[in-house]
Amino acid sequence: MKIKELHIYQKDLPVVGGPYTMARANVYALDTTIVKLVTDTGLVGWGETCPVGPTYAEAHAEGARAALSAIGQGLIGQEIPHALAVHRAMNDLLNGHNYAKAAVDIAVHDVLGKHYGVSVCDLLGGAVTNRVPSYYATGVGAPDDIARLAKEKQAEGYPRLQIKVGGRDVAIDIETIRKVWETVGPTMRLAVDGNRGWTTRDVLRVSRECSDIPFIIEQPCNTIEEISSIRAQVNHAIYLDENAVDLATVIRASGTGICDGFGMKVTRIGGLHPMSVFRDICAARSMPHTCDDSWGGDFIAAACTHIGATVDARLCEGVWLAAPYIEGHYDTENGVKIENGHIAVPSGPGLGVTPDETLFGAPVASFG
Ligand code: 0XW
Ligand code: MG
Repeated sequence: MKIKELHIYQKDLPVVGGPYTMARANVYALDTTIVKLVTDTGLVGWGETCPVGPTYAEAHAEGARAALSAIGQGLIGQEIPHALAVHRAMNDLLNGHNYAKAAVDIAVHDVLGKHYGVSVCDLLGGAVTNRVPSYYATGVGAPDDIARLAKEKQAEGYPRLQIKVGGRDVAIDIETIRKVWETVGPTMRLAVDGNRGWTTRDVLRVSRECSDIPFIIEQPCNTIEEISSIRAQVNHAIYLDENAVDLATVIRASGTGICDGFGMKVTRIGGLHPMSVFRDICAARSMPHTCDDSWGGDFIAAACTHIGATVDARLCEGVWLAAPYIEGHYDTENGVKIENGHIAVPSGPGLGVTPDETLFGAPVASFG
């Protein structure tokens, strides 16, 4: 089976009740890039990549489309025996740009699942559950508002809450964490995500002043060096997110004890194939992690859910979806949804998403 056609689409995903606020980003609408692969056997596979604005990660929407346009023609005629062969082909055409290649990787998994008549989670090693836990991520907000939201999400059945902090007086972050803890107590697992917005001084203060509250600290500072420098003085477990840019960094971080776990994005690491390698590295060191993406519609949601379903439950910190923050679904019948804080694994074959193609308009580029 070979790649016969590759089409690239652009779509805006407005944030419901936006903006979505993080330490270094305020986003009102996300610019997503969708890839459609057609094989010489007549199968169609879908993939997607959607950076959450230009300042969250070293990725931006137009960059994704430029990178995909650069490799599009070179992929025509490529055999698809396994996703690895396609990754090797992409690497021969373009160095880096994992987040763009991820859209092709996801589409390849969709096609392979359809070819073999199995679900993507089966291709990735097999699901250990048919219902994965999700978590809710707040924006950066006023302490009382975030505590109210925490209560609401607890009532909806979310087992975990990620509190966004950073980009303001750290005393307000501390008040927010404490109010959430006083409101939901130990009924939800808590993560506090600085999105690179805290200084090492801020982290030390938060960890000291909140030493009685159990939470993990996610990506507090901008660099691995900053995090390493205070690691031994911090009371709380630390997870890397934005800094975990590739498998080499994951090996370094887990091998040298820089962190205790990861908030991981499928597209940042290059797609589902490298994500499954990441999962196995984490399993080898008993490191918990999420299976997320920065943003995206049903293709990203399905990809995150399929890989999340294959993670040992003891290590699965949850699958985050943008679905609660965006309007509508690509698959109007079987869009990927969060119910009672959990996500049903889409039934196959492939990703299990059948989109209404008219939602994507005409492709911005086509090859083949
Ligand atoms: C909560 N997320 C998974 C979604 C936003 O894009 C940011 C991200 C994170 O954990 O940093
Ligand atoms: Mg994060």
